[in-house]
Amino acid sequence: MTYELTDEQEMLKDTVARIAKEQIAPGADKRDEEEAFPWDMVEVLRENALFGADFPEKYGGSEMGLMALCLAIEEIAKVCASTAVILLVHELGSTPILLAGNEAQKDKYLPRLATGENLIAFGLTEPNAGSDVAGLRTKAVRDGNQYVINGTKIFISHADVASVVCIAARTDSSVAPHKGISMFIVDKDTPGLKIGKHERKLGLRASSTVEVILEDVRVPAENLLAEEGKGFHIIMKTLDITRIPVAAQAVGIAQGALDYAVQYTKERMQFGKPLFSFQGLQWMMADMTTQVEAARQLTYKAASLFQTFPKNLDKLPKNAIRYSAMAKLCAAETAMKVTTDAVQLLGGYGYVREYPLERMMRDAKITQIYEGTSQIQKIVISSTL
Ligand code: COS
Repeated sequence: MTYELTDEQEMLKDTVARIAKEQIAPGADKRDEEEAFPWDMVEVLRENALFGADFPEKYGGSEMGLMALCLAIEEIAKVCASTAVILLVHELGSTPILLAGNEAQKDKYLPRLATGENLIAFGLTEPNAGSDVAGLRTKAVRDGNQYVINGTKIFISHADVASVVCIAARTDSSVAPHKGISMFIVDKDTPGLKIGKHERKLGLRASSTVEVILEDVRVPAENLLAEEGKGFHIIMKTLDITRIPVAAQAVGIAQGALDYAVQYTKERMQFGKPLFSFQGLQWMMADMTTQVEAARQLTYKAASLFQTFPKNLDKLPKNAIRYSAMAKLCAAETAMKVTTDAVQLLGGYGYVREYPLERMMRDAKITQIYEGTSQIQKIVISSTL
């Protein structure tokens, strides 16, 4: 058993770290201020073939696997969580097709997703269904060779800039709630699909989060993923996989904040010596670095369990589900704690916008919420015990 990254993974990590430093870090504060979707960052990710890291070669990806994607996300999140989320959302939107799509659906959609030419979003959350997936109310009714979809989705990342949205809708109300849900691939330009409210957020301000309104949206029946009633399982398995890149993002945010705070405390003089020389602060940073490394190891372990797992709807091993939720829980809690402590280490400078730490602290918060809150992760973990 080897317990290290492969040479290929190390090389990818180094390459993305250089790209992050040279091309992504410089505008991070400005993008956060402007709150506009960063197409220039999409271009950087396209040019460096990062969208296709976890896509099969057959569809134009580089097939390096979930671990490679996580490594890229971690490096990017160290400097700009809003750019890292572009890769996260892409994985979230694409995974239902990778898991449950038939050959025709994969041939049609995956190649342009693998290159990043098209972006994709994941339409699950509704006003009354966030943590409670089975409670969703959007309806899809079969009409000949089409489905007619009606409903409202909220908090959907990047639906306004995506070309395709995977939409979860109820196709059968007569069975148990989780058995009546189906998933559809919906082209964004389908008549009746409108983008509503744009959310103004605490963090991740350079990513867009919008409402999606579906009014008599007619989708060809061939865009149904798998079969009717399989939606809940597609969603659960998608999230089992995609919670790991969220964990990687959280690890990256935490490491970025810690690196900044360490550097700062070595330069900032108080009482005639660098802040770093005070043992009380050294112990804080020792705790922070230990917590970040623990979260990283759990994240890599979770990614490694899914690395070789074929992307299909077969049952996932229970320990993989547990590790995915544990990684997300641990990394998100760590990111919030470590960024808060990093702000503390900078004192007043941590609190002002001239320095990046308040942004990192704001960005960390969402990792405890999206793709399942920390409380939901505990439900998932305990269900496997
Ligand atoms: N992975 C795979 N299968 C799972 C699963 C998981 N993580 N969690 C539940 N399932 C399966 C169960 O095994 C069960 O299967 P069977 O029908 O074969 O018996 C089925 O799904 C229903 O499970 P359960 O009764 O536990 O479903 P609940 O409605 O109680 O919901 C939770 C379970 C809370 C875990 C689920 O709704 C969830 O993950 N919610 C969070 C969703 C989320 O992350 N939202 C954020 C927005 S998405 S960006």
